[in-house]
Amino acid sequence: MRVTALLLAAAALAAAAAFIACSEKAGGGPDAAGVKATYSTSTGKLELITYDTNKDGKVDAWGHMEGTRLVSMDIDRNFDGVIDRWEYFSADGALEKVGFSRANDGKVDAWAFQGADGQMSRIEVSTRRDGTVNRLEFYEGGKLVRTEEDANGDGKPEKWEAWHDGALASVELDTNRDGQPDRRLTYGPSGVKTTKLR
Ligand SMILES: [Ca+2]
Ligand SMILES: [Ca+2]
Ligand SMILES: [Ca+2]
Repeated sequence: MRVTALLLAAAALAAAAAFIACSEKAGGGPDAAGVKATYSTSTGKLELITYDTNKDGKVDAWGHMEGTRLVSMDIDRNFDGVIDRWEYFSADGALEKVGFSRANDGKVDAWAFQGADGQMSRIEVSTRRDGTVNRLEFYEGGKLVRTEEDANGDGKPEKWEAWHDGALASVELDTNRDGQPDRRLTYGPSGVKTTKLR
């Protein structure tokens, strides 16, 4: 299941740590480990560190820096030249969220968050792929349990899905746009049942 692939990888964190360690000794040009640092021409602060992880001569990780702080990192994990993972770090250096591209085209459109139990708890999705989050997916024990979606882009959800064991169990809809669900579609072995809620 795709969830497995989205789990926040410890390996990537280790890579980030190595990345920062390498940056300490990075000068102007690429060093032996393929690390190259770029400094702001106006402030002189470290802005970007690029890294050639597999040493094939092509950059596959871009660390966006604010001086010594790693803000985010873009990573091409399979070395095909297309970025497929985006990591965002909080001010204390913790991995805040991991972005990915559902269309696998190098454009980030979903962001995964980890819960206190270390498992993925939430994915924020921009279904229109414009950077605006309009669908929330909530996970428990690695499984999708419910969603909230603002499909018409008015800033309020009007579609709520309930999932059970990897299958869509029911959908509630706000058809009259008063912010409350008024229709429920229940999916079962005998088909879809529609219930009027109010
Ligand atoms: Ca490379
Ligand atoms: Ca890639
Ligand atoms: Ca809406």
